[in-house]
Amino acid sequence: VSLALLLGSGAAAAPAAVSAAPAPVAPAAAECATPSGASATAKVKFPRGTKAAHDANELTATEAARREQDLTTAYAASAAAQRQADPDGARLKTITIPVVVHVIRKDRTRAGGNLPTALINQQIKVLNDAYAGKTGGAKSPFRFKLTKIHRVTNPAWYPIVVDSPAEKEMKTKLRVGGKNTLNLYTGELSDNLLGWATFPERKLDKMDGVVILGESMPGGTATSYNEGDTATHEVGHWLNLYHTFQDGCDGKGDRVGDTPAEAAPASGCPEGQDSCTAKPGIDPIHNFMDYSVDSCMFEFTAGQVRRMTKAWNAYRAP
Ligand SMILES: [Ca+2]
Ligand SMILES: [Ca+2]
Ligand SMILES: [Ca+2]
Ligand SMILES: [Zn+2]
Repeated sequence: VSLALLLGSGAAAAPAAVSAAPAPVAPAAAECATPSGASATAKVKFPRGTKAAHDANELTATEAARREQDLTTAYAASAAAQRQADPDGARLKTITIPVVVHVIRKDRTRAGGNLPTALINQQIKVLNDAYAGKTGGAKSPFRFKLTKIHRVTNPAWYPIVVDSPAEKEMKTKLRVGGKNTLNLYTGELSDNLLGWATFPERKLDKMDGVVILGESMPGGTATSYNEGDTATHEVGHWLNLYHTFQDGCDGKGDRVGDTPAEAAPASGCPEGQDSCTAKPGIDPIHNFMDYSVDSCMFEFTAGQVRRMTKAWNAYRAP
C-alpha cells in the first residue's frame, strides 16, 4: 500500500497554496485489487495543503481492517516478535535503519533533480531528531543511518509518476537491501505530490520504499513543505502508521489510543481546531501523521511509537 502526499497546484517545486481544510469525502474504492490478496499493495494517495480532489486517497475502512488483520497474523508468525520479552517496545532499544537514497534526476542540474548532498544529510538529521522525540512528543527507538547516495540519471523516470510502469521499473532496478532497509527515492513528482510510501508487507516487494519530492528536503524550494517532514510522515507509513484522520470521527480511526479522532486532514496549522466535538481532545494537528505544514508538525505519540515498534517486529526486523 502506498500513500502519497500532494503539494499545492503548479510545478512540484512551486510554493504550495495553503487552502481551506478539504471537506471529508467518502473513501474511494481501492484501486487495483490484486490477486495476491492480503499481501497486495494497495495504492493510497493523499493531498497535503491542497484543495485537490480526494480521489484515490487514504485507506478505506475496509483496507485498514485488512491491514490490521494482517498485522495480527504477521506478528504471531514473527520470530523477531517472539524472541523479545517486550516486543511492543516499552523498553526502547535503538533500532538503526539503513537508508539508501536514490536521487533520480533527468540531468546534472539542480532543476533536473540533482540535489546537493547537504540537503540529504539534513534530511537524515530531521528524521533522526523527529524519531528521537527531539522536536516534541514521544521518543521512538528508530534511528536512521545513511549508507549510500545513489545518483541516477534517467529522463524516463523523471518526474517520478506515482503508480506508473516507470516507477515499477525504477524500483525493480534500484531497490536494495532487506525489509529493514529504507530505500528513499527523491525527484520531481507527478500530480503535485509531496511523496508516497508503502506499508510493510509480509513478503518483501521491490516496490517497498518511500518516494519524496526532492525539494521537500530541509532547505528545498517547496515553501511550507521544505523542512523535511514529508519524509518523516512517509516513513511513519513505512512503519505502519495511518493518518490521524483515518476513518474520520467515527470508526476505528488510526488504531492509536492517544491520538484524538479527526474528521479530515488539517491544512496549514489550525490551532485549537476540534473537528470531532463528540470525541475527546482537539485535533492532533501537530502530529507528523496529519497534513499540517512542516512548521506545524513536530510529534509522534507514545501510542504511535508502540504501533511502529510492533510493526517493526512483525514485518521488518532482520
Ligand atoms: Ca486515535
Ligand atoms: Ca475532539
Ligand atoms: Ca516540523
Ligand atoms: Zn500519509
